[in-house]
Amino acid sequence: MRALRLTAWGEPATPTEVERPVPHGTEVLVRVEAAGLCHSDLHVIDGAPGALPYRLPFTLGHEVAGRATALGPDAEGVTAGQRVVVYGPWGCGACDRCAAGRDNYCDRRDTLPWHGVGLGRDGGMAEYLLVPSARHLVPIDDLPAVQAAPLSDAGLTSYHAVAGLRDALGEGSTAVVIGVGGLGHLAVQILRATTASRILAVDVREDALALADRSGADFGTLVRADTARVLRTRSGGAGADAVLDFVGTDRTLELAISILRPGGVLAVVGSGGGRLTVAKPGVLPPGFRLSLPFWGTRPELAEVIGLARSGAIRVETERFPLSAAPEAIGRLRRGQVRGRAVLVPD
Ligand code: FEH
Ligand code: ZN
Ligand code: ZN
Repeated sequence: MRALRLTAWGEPATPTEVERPVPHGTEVLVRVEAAGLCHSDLHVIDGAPGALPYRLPFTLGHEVAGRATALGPDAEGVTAGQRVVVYGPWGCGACDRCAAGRDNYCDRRDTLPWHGVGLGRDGGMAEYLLVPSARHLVPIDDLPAVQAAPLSDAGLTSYHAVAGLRDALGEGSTAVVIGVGGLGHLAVQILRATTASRILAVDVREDALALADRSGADFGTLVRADTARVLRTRSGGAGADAVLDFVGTDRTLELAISILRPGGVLAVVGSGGGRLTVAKPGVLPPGFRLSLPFWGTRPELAEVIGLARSGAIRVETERFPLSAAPEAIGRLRRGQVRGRAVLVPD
């Protein structure tokens, strides 16, 4: 079968012929229908030797949906023929966190030579994917695979970030989303579908504000000198109850702090390398809370799939045949992909 393999650090991922895997024990073979391309894939491909704990070679692809086609003799919880999305952050499988479907916070994460499917383990940019256990699968029924695949990372990460702020987002509250890209536009939709908050969006691109508007934001603004004042006014005067920062640079963190009201909560999702200084007294609002969410849990992925099946959330996608993966990667690098790039085996 064809697979997009990472064979050497610093070299492009290459389409390669490999053996189709055969499931043993609890393993499940999934025929891939769609695999999303994420910015993290670029960081993995560009990784300096030793920067990531992964062993080479492996197949890329951590946003995967398809059909379970063959089961190992001990596989439980899935039937052959069932359509599924893959829960991507694979942990050790033995700790309390993994047992609860919270592999994203596996207690042994720092000791594993992988972060999940397609991240140090063979992933879904291939015709077939071998999944170690059905505990990594969530049924999608008739949801299109090009929707389901990106929901397993872009959707789940946004959902998990919002879930961590939910107690701050009751009636009359204000949420601010900074950065309305692949994750941010889903965060706006998830806030709209699952909270009563007023939703304000900020970006540096006009087309991102149009996407925020289509996604259900109440108001969107470009970053300007008076953005903090504008957002504060739009919140009703007091400031934001919660800010979700999908960029995470010094500039966006500073904006977030300047618009949070006392007792407000900040979720930093973007890995933009910005820094916040904690000092008391200092500039952080009294009662300030900070969250650094990573990916999401398996039960949350089932909730995300439920929202998509009900029509409450929808990912903007651009399809590429798997054979055009190098072109899709180039387009993503140049910022030329609209929404999420999704590879479909051809
Ligand atoms: C995966 C592994 C490491 C960093 C970031 C990621 C994300 O793409 C998953 O949300
Ligand atoms: Zn990702
Ligand atoms: Zn674990």
